[in-house]
Amino acid sequence: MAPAYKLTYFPVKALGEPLRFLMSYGGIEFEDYRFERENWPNLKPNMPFGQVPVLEVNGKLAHQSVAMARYLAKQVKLVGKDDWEDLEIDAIVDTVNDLRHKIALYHYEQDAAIKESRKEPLFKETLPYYLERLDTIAKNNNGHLAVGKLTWADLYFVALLDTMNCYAQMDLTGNYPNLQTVKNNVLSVPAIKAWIEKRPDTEF
Ligand code: GSH
Repeated sequence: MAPAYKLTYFPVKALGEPLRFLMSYGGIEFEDYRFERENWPNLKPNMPFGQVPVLEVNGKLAHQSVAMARYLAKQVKLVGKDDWEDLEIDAIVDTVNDLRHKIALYHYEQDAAIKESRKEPLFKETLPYYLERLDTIAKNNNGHLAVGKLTWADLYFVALLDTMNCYAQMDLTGNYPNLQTVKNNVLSVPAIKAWIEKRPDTEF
């Protein structure tokens, strides 16, 4: 029987990977449908808002990667113990996403002059600003990004790291020991380890 969960996404990690991490963590069997880029124009009209990732759960379509990640986090019990803890977790996830956006803005810029002008502010100001703060949070939370224990905020950050590193062409956690601890904590979860061993090898 086909699994009840099907993830449709480009053949990359990016916004699909936090969802794959969460399902793997919780032992949720899923079809990891990675379509070829040339098929996207055919698929796009069938997606709720013309974008992916899209998660099909028992025949129902869900969209918006953070909303889907939050849903899965509830399913696999990686949420907070009350609304305040959930707020703390959500704020980290949104912050990681803000960081991803800022790096992507640089990475995807086609105009070489504009890209060059974005380089110094990104690498000298934005990245240290975000990473120092996240590192301090990780230090104060025992190697986690929120509420002092493993939550979907940790999985979200680590799942997006490869993509952010690839966009920035550097190891974002390189100078940040507490963020490295967050990474190690997530990557040492047996189910995540098993997922990483079996997932397709992609650049980002
Ligand atoms: N806010 C959406 C989410 O988080 O799911 C953004 C989704 C998004 O930007 N998807 C991109 C996409 O579908 C791929 S990462 N691009 C193709 C298109 O827009 O035609």
